[in-house]
Amino acid sequence: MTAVSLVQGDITRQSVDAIVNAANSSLLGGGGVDGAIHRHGGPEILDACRALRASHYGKGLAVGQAVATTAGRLDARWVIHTVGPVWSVEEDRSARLASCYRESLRVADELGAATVAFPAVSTGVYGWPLDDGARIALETVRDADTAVAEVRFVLFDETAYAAFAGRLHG
Ligand code: AR6
Repeated sequence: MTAVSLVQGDITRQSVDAIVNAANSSLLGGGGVDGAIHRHGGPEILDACRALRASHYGKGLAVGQAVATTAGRLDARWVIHTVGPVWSVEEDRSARLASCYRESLRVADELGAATVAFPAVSTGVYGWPLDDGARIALETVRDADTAVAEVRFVLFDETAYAAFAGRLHG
């Protein structure tokens, strides 16, 4: 059984085996969670991302996929980078958002990570409505076949925390 917990705060301050990054396909950094992870984790993470781009991920990481690197100076062993879909009103991209959580947990299992911290993927710059993002995150983790013992959702502000808490406890 995977325990699901919610924390309001900054994901870069968590002590876990793996911290999930809401990255973009370039893997070369950006704003939001991605910016914070590279800022606090230091240049080792970007070096590892560049190495991925130079090897198996020449075209970058596809939406819904996940890949791990070192966590640099973060209090974690790995960062698992995943790329969420940009919200669209014309097209239902929910399956791709669910895939981010599932693939991140699959990578976590491969690594042997027991504790994993997730942000609310796609709900910032990528514009996904928080309540629906919370639903997909919680349902996907609940239904995942994983050996991860604890999934911790780290929500940046009160609104995001409330959206997840309403779904988890409501
Ligand atoms: N800790 C926890 N949550 C955070 C933090 C933090 N330090 N900072 C922001 N959030 P976003 P996306 C919340 O924009 O929507 C980047 O430029 C934020 O409030 O980080 O998947 C990438 O390079 C929101 O609820 O990720 C991509 O280009 C959630 O984390 C693009 O943004 C996700 O917001 C990805 O956009």
